[in-house]
Parts: sequence; C-alpha cells; structure tokens
Amino acid sequence: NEKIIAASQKHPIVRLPEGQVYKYGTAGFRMRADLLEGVTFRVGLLASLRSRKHNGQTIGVMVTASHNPPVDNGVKIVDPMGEMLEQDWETLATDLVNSASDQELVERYNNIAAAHKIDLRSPAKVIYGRDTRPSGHKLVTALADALVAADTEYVDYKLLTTPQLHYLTRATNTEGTPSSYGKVSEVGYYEKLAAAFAKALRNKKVEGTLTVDCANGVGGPKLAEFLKYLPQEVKSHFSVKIVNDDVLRPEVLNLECGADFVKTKQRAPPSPKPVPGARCCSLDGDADRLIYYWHDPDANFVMLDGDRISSLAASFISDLVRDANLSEEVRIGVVQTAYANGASTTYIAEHLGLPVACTPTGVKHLHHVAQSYDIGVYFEANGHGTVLFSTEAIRAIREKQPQSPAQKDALETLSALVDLINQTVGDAISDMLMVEVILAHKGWTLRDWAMTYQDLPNRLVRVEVADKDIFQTTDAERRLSHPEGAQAAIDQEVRKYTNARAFARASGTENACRVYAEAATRSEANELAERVARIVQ
Ligand code: 16G
Ligand code: ZN
Repeated sequence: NEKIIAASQKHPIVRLPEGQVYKYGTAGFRMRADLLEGVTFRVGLLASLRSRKHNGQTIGVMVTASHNPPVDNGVKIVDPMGEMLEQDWETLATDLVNSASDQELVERYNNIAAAHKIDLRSPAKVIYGRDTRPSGHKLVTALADALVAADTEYVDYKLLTTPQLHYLTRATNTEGTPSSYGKVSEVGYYEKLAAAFAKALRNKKVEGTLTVDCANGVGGPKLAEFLKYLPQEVKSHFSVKIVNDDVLRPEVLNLECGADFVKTKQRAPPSPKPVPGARCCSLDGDADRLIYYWHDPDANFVMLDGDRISSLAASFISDLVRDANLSEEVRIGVVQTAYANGASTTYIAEHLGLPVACTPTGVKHLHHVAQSYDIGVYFEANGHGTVLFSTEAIRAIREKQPQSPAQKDALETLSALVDLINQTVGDAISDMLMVEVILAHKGWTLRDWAMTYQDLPNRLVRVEVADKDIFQTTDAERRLSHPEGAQAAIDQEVRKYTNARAFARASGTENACRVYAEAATRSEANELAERVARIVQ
C-alpha cells in the first residue's frame, strides 16, 4: 500500500472542474494529454487487478487517441483474448480513476480485490504499447510505475498500432497451446499476415498501385515494416505507395488526412495531390480504421467506407463457403449499426441473402453480436471492423475433405483468410490486405466494387444541446424513448419523404447529439436531417 501511495504521488491526478468526472467510455479514457498522467497510473493498477482476476493471464494497455488531434491522448485496456475490456470493469475503471486522494485510491484498489476475490500476491502480467504522440512517453512511464508498485510483470512494446497490441495480448495468452494465435512479437505479427496474404492470393496478381494515406500516424512505419516480410513473388506485383507517413512532426498527425478526415469530409486528403483513377485508402492515427476511395474523372470523389468493406467481405466469403460445400454447417451473419447506409443493408439481406443484425454504436457491441455467428462480419460505417471465425467454423474449414479442385481452392482461401483477418479487433492493415485479396480474386477495380449497389444520399449533423443525456434510445439507437414525444415528431417528418430514414442519438464521445438522415435524393436527405435536428435542439 505504501508503495502504491508513494508511486501515485509522482503521478497526481488532475482535479476536474466541479461536476465533471473521468469516464471510461467507448474508447477508454480519452482527453487532452495533460490530464492523463494520473489517469494512466490508475489504469495501470486496474490492469494488474484484471490480470490477477484472470489468474495471471496477460492484459494489454494501449495508449492512443486514434483519430483525435495531436494534443489529445487516451488509454484503454485489452482483455486476455485481445478483446475490449468487459463492460462491468469499465465501471470499476471509472471508480478507481476518480478516487479523490491517494488514500482513497488504495482503498478502492483493495476493495476491488476483496469484492472480486483477487489475491494481491498472485502473479500478474501486463503488456503495453503506444501510438506516435509525444505525450505517450510520459504516460507509459506513469503506467510502468503503477505496474512496479502493484508487483506486476510487464513488457513495453513501445510504438505499436492498436490492433498489433490486441494481437500481442492474444498471442501471449495462447502461446504454446493448440489455439496459439501466432508468435509473441511484432515480427510474428508481420510474418503471420505476410504468409496469409501470399496464401490467400493463390497466385492471383494485384493490379496497379495502391496509395495508402497513413494519417501521419503509427500505421506508416508499421506498414513499411510489414511490406519487408512479403515473399518475393508477392513483392513483384503488389505495389504500395505510402503517403502521409511523417511521424517526426507530431503536429501533422491526423491533420487533413486519415480515415476519419476522408469519411467525415467526404473528400480525399488535399496532400498529396489526388491522382485521377488511382486506387487509394486511408488509415486512421492508430491504424484500426480503413476507408477506400478514388478520384473519378467523371464522378469526382467516390468513397468506399466500412459498409462497402463489409458487403465486399460478406459477398466473397459467402461464395467461398458455398464453393467449399460448407453452407450447411457454417452460418454467416453481418452486423451493422444504425449509421449503415440503407442500400448496403438491402444489398446484404436481399442480394446476398445473409442475416443482418443492428447494434448500438461502439465496436464492443458489434464484436459481441458477430461472435454469435459461425462467421460474423462486422464493420462500422467509419471503417472499423473485422470478420470473426468461430472455433467450429475454423475446424470445419481445416478438416473438410475436398471432393474437387474448386472445393479445395475455396477451402484453402478460407483457411488463409482466417489467418489474414485480425480476430481480435478491426485492423486497418489486415483489412486492407483482405480487400486487396478480394479485388484480385474478383479481378475488380474500385469502380467495379462501387457498382455493386448505389448508396442512398445521407447527411450526418452534429447538434449542440443543453443536456445530451436526456436523449435515450431503444432499438439499437434507431428510436428515441426519451424525451417524451420526440420520436413521434421524428416519425412524422420521415413520413413526408420516400425511402427515408432518420434517427437521433447522444454522442458517446462528445457533448452533443448526432442526427442521421437518408432519403431518395441529396436535397431531401439534407432537408430531413435539418428538420430532425430542429426537433432535438
Ligand atoms: C468510438 C468508437 C467508435 C464509434 C465512435 C462513435 C470504439 C473502439 N470506438 O470512437 O467505434 O464509432 O465512438 O462516436 O468502439 P460517437 O458516440 O461520438 O458518435
Ligand atoms: Zn483508431
């Protein structure tokens, strides 16, 4: 206890203004970096409790603020199988971090241990990494001090993408078991992906050059490193041009580039100057989101977002499952949020004939529902997502005896995809390789991909409200249950338009309400969004 108090004194928590508290939200604690040193120290204590709760299994801690501006940072905890921290523990994290004094901190720490039957003398292990923000140094120092004070073994992996830290957490906990997730090193991650990419391509060639905008974040150096591990026969045709990979000037991180910029501004990063027709994609600041796009000489900018990646993956994988003769035993499902474009939902449900589920915003919700399928495809429209294969699906894929060369081919491609696609969390590098494999197999350009269906015109607006917490939703955020009467008013507006849909929800990351509307034409979508915004204002 004295050790913890002494260490905590070196990393004091900043008092927030009256009425405000630190909150473990959808992306952990995220705010201005100068508020986070004490928070990160306290998160270290919780991570070590979490490890002990799991009998000493390794817990991950990632220091990143993803697509936020460079002055921000954040810290989040990764559970043993590489998943997001369990929801009940988010509350514990919030409580522990908001302790008013070092005394109270130790008290709450001991209380959590007692309530969860945690033996504080048992072994504990934590691994951590950070993105390229300069404030990361100071934060991981606070984290390490907490781990030492809590007698916890740790490994500092230094700079990592968020999905790499998730990979390493799972790999550490499965090392030497039949379900080993891969070698426990950054190199192990590259080797696994490189081998799976080569295998999934099955001698198909990737056409043209792919330009990858790395948001001037950690994805830049990591992608460059990954490319070195590709076998020569893949290097000879897979041409990648990395842009916006300046990690030496912290102020340019996520500045006018990256997946969040492209998705929200609906245009390409101004620099480098867009080349008409070039196949492009953008990662975000910690490389867990991916958006594709190109500049069309006729249609201007065309974007292929998370909904497109989802439907592309679902279509390819369901064809493979059919060709592998696994349709009987392997059920595929797609998970979206209310923000998914209605045209994508219709395409997946009617054209592909696959079940589509809708969950509240936030990766943990989608991930959870995706786990209920044998193969669960989930993406948020913002480009965060992955494909999960259940243990039974993997067994079926690996053990099925092929009766024809075509069936063998499908089984081998599926098997390679299991390794290529990050099973722990959305991973921009892994998702990008998956998209490249699918385009190569189908012989598609981005234009062919965009032709599969036409997006409904849509509009997202951010509405400043006095108290966002009065907006409570139901039906996976598609309807408001409170305030009284608001939903009826929205319904009345929606009825005035054809093919229209609209919803309002409180943001989980900002003090505002978001309104989304789609309709048959752009002007109708805009008009509807504004009318709904007026209802919630
Ligand atoms: C968080 C979520 C992201 C979601 C966004 C919505 C994770 C890792 N991140 O960034 O998935 O789209 O919040 O923000 O779950 P909002 O609630 O402000 O609209
Ligand atoms: Zn991110």
